[in-house]
Amino acid sequence: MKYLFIEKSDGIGVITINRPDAMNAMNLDVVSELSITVSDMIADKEIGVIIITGSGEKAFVAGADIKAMQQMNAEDALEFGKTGQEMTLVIENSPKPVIAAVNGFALGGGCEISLACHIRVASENAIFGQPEVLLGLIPGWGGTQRLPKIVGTGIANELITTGNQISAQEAHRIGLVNHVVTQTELMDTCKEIGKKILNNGPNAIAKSLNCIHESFNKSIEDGLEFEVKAFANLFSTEETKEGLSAFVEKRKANFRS
Ligand code: CO8
Repeated sequence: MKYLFIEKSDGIGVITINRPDAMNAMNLDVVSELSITVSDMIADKEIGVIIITGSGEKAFVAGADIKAMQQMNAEDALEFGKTGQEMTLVIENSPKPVIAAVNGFALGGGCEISLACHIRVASENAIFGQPEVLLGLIPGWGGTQRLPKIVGTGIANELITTGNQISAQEAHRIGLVNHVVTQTELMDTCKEIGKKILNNGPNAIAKSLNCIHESFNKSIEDGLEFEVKAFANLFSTEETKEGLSAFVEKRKANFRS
C-alpha cells in the first residue's frame, strides 16, 4: 500500500494513514487503500480488533483532498463521495470493533472516518470539526448522518453550520470521543481496549455491534425482536457453550484458540 502502514500483532491490526505532505488528507487512492485494508483485516482470522490512526503528531486526517476536489465536476464529486461513503460503511459494518486513535486534526472527511469507527479515543492535541461549509461544501462521507446520532441533533447542527473546530476535551464533553489521553499514551490506550475486547467471544461482539447499529433503523419493538433472535442464535454456537461452561466450571473462557 502506498499511503498506509499496516501492522498486525497479538490479534490487533493497526492501519496508519500516511500522507505527510498533505496532513494525511484522503484522495481517491487513499480511500481505496483504506477500504481494501479494512476489508482484508475483517477477513483475517488472526485479527479481532482494528485500529485506525494517522502518521505524525499533527494530523489524524485533515479531510478529503481539497486540491483534488478543486478539479472535480459534479460527476467526479458523486464518484468521490460514493467511494468515500462505501469506505465508511466497510468500517461501520465491520463485525470486528474498529477503534479510531485520533492523534491530531480530524477535520471534514477525517472526522467522518472517526464517526464510522465504533470507538473513538483522542490525544490531547486532537482537533475535531466538519469545516465543509467554509469551502462551500457539506459533509459528504456521512457527517450529516452519523454526527447527530453520536452527539445529538442540536450540537451537530451547530458544528456543521458554523464549521467550528473543537478540542479533544470539548469532543469528550459532548460524547464524541470516549477518552482523551496524552499523545504518547494514545496507541497503548487503544491497544488496551483492544486486548479487553479480544478476551470476549467474537460472535457475541459482532452480534452486539450489529444489534446496536440496527437500533438506529428499527422501532423499539423490531429492535428488541432483532436482539432476542441474535441472543437465541448464539446458543447453538460453540462460543456461547464455552462461555457459559467456563463460568460454571470457574475457569477463564477460551474463545479464540
Ligand atoms: N486537502 C489537501 N491538502 C491539505 C489538506 C486537505 N484537506 N489539509 C492540509 N493540506 C495540505 C496543505 O495544503 C499543505 O500543503 P502545501 O504545503 O503543499 O501547501 C500541507 O497539507 C500542510 O498544511 P498547512 O500548511 O495548512 O498546515 P497548518 O498546520 O498550517 O494547518 C490545518 C493545518 C488546520 C489542518 C489546515 O491544513 C487545514 O485547514 N486543512 C484543511 C482542513 C479542511 O478544511 N478539511 C475538510 C476538507 S472537505 C472534506 O473533508 C469533505 C469530506 C467529504 C467529501 C465528499 C466528497 C464529495
